[in-house]
Amino acid sequence: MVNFSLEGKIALVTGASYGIGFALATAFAEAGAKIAFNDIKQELVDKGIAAYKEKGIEAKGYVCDVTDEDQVNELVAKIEKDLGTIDILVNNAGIIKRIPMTEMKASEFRQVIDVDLNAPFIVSKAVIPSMIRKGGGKIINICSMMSELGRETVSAYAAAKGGLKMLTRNIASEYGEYNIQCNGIGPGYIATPQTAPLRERQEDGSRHPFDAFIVAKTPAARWGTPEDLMGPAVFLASSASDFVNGHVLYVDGGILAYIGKQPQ
Ligand code: NAP
Ligand code: GCO
Repeated sequence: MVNFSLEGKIALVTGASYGIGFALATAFAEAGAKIAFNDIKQELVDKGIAAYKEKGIEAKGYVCDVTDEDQVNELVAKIEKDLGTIDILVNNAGIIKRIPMTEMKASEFRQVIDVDLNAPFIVSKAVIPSMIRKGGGKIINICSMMSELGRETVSAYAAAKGGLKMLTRNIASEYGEYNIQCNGIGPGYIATPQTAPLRERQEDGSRHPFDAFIVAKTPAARWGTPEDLMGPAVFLASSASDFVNGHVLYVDGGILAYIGKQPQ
């Protein structure tokens, strides 16, 4: 029988006080997993714990900046003490800076690469040894449409997410023999705080042009929601995907397959 259950598993979802990470952790809890998450600020960790509790989920929240290797190693040690060895890691924490490349400071470029690419390396490196000792594990990297496509103002983000696709493939290649599966989820355009600036109403009350653009580019003719990602994440976190490795599962309503609706 195909097994989508996560009973008895321990999942760490980074940056999961809200947004996509919160939805994925909720899905894992509903499938039976124990949840650990982190955020940079205690205030947000506390808000996250309360939000999980409202859903009947006893999540463990920790303050940790995923770009800081010492903090990450301390986080993993605390989770192992509080809950046990991490079976499922979702590298979800991420930022974006929408700045034309020629106007972007090198420090701003580096900051995006640090959170969106270096941090998944740091956190994965911290959990893999225990996964090997335990006999296997699941790593899910939250990639993006920008792992495949570029657009104006997101040079750092696209470079990071493209690199994250290849880091996903390399972890799969290097640790597959230890029964570790590393895959990516490539969300389309999802309605979260990160994309709120692309959807906000214009001063005259009209729709943001990017909002209309994305809906025209999406066969599903809508923005995605964090809930759209829950099923694919449980699949990749469960034993149902034990022979899926190095794959990026695009959950994008069909954007990558579609040239876009002809302007009326
Ligand atoms: P979001 O609403 O901005 O949430 C991002 C989360 O990451 C926040 O909890 C944030 O915490 C946390 N974070 C940022 N930097 C961190 C750091 N250094 N250490 C620890 N936590 C950190 O973003 P989202 O839309 O949920 O996106 C989540 C992931 O999906 C990101 O990797 C994003 O690139 C990716 N993604 C999003 C979309 C989309 O359309 N929304 C599509 C494709 C991929 P703070 O609030 O404290 O900063
Ligand atoms: C943007 C958006 C996208 C989404 C997502 C798409 O400015 O183009 O923020 O990058 O966040 O990554 O998959």
